[in-house]
Amino acid sequence: MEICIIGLPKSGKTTVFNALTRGKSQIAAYAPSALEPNIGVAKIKEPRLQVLETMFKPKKTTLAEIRYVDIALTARSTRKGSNISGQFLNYLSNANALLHVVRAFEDENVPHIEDSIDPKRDIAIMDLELVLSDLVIIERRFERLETLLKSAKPGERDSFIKEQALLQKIKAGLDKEIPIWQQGLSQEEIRNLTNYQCLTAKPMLVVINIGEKQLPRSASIETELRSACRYTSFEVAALCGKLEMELSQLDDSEAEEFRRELGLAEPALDRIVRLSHQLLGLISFFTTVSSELKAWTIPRGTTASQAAGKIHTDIEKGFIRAEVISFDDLNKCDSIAEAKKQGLLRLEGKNYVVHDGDIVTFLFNI
Ligand SMILES: Nc1nc2c(ncn2[C@@H]2O[C@H](COP(=O)(O)OP(=O)(O)OP(=O)(O)O)[C@@H](O)[C@H]2O)c(=O)[nH]1
Ligand SMILES: [Mg+2]
Repeated sequence: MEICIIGLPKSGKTTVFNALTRGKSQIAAYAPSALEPNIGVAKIKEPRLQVLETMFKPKKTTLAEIRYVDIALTARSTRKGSNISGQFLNYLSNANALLHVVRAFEDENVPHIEDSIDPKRDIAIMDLELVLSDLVIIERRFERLETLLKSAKPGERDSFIKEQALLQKIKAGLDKEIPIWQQGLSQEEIRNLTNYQCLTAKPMLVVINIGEKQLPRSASIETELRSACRYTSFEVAALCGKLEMELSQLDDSEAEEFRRELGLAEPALDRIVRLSHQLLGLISFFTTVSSELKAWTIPRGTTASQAAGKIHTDIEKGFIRAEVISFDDLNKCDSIAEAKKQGLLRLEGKNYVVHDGDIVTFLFNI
């Protein structure tokens, strides 16, 4: 699962990327960024893992990860056509979700392509870019369909005509700048669209990159901008990219001390990573095997045998049963032994749908 970071030039994309992935990629106030993307992973900090650690006392705890790709779009040159093309479009199309970094920080040493700070305007510019990019994709397919229809065999015509109707409907929405995911399409229509990899069909998280001085107002900034992008994004979260990047380079205890001094609650990054996780429609389950406590992420709706396959194909093949307890039940009992006594440990078959927070032990035969 991959999230692509987008935003106007110099909005702080690489800064946020570094903060999320504890990376050290080049950031710059003036120089244009390299064309090569930065790719890295962020660990998903799970508060529930801490509880499980005190219970199981594992020798090792392994967190689940999310991949982030940071690309640098060049400054938009015209409003007529999409600026997102070629290699960039490839990265964006392949991503499962988008993270849009919007500049709210003031800094006269960092020029803004529009010469002023206006997050609402910037959100609208980027949203329009995504819409334009989708219109290009759809128009191209439209033209192709017209040619195909001319030489179509009778058996093929119906599906081409159906596709044309769907594209027409989507295009009408996009012309009004309504992103695809907001167009109220049916599940079937959405499925028929997956091959196009349209950008406005992807879930999006807007991250407002605020300055240190704005930190006390971060909640109200979030609320204000949430209403501004009600139609285009799933969630809006504010963070101070520069500060978070600096803190991410420290070790955990040092960073925590700084946070306490600055009066910051939960690390903003942990929240962004958690929101990314939700955005992707993922849930977590946990295993404890040979003294290793491990978090896994799976799409909602994954069955026990599919979840086993995530660990090892042999476990999926030789799946017998899964021993399952929900996090809440275990947390109430304080230990597996007590949970067993209370009959809260369940034996489930391969079609059991794994729930968020389940602690699972797979029984298998190889
Ligand atoms: N004051 C302040 N400066 C920031 C903040 N976030 C980023 N910057 C600065 O803004 C400049 C651009 O940051 P980058 O992270 O390189 O921005 P970018 O969006 O990746 O830029 P491109 O890839 O070139 O489009 C750098 O000089 C950063 O130090 C912030 O929260 N506050
Ligand atoms: Mg960059």
